[in-house]
Amino acid sequence: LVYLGITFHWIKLLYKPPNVLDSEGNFLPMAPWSAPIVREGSFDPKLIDEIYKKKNITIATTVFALGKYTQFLKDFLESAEQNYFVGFRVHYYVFTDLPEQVPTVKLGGDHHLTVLKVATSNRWQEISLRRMERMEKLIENRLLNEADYVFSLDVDSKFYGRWGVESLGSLVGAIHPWYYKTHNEWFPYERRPESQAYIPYSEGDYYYGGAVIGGLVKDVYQLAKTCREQLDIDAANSIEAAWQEESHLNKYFLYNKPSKLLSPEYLWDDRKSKTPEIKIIRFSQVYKNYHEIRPNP
Ligand code: UD2
Repeated sequence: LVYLGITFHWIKLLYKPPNVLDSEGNFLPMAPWSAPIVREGSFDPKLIDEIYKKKNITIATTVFALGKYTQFLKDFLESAEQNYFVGFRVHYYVFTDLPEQVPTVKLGGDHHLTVLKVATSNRWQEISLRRMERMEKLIENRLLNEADYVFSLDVDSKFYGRWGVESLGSLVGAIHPWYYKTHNEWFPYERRPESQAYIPYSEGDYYYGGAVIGGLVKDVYQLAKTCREQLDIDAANSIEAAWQEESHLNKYFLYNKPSKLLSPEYLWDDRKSKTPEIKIIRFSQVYKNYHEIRPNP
């Protein structure tokens, strides 16, 4: 059933919300729009590396480390160098207000790092919110010429296993580790119609984590630009979505479906014990004491 009750330019479709797991508790191979859900066993690492080696691609990776979050950079970068697109061209763009605190990490062949200085913020929400705007500008000014794909990753995280070319697609989202068994009515989407991130209880596919956004540079540009515009409208109306840019990302992905989904292997949380359906943890949020590290908790 398609109906044209539209808010802004989104067209709504009503359908049964997808499951993440099958009846035996294994990850389903695809989203109902035929987008693969990447997980252990869904690709042959050697084969897929060979295929992508011929393409001579560059993967830009943006990381934000403002204030006390610079302490996460060392582990993030060192573990990335062991696991993240090993053997492929990677360019990290580290946004920070404290460039002198960016650690020197030995980078593998054809891995590069650029530090970009930004102004200090004293609200953590502001830092998180401005990531979309900063990504939009970086893509406009540099990445359209410098890279093929881009990922934006949370810095308070660590790689524990391979993250490679199997994750590439035109628009890529990661299923949040805390909500893949939750019915969409209980997702922590923004539920106030006054916000541009609003999603009614009757809608929603998956709950995507804001810690991982990826895709072709031009597709991520559209995402970042749209979310930034929606964030600006909310700001003008003095409303902040429940989970800041993560709420706007979920709205975007609902109406612009990702072409590839990453299973929670690619976005785990160190506080969460491994579950049987997770065969390998590849990237995980590290434990942090919010009160100690956020500028204004
Ligand atoms: C959740 C999301 C995160 C983001 C946030 C928005 C997941 C697993 N986590 O994480 O992606 O959507 O909610 O509210 O999806 N940062 C700094 N300095 C600061 C504060 C934040 O650099 O003082 C940057 C840093 O890159 C960090 C990111 O902003 O990784 C997200 O902030 P967070 O990790 O505090 O948010 P969190 O863990 O609640």
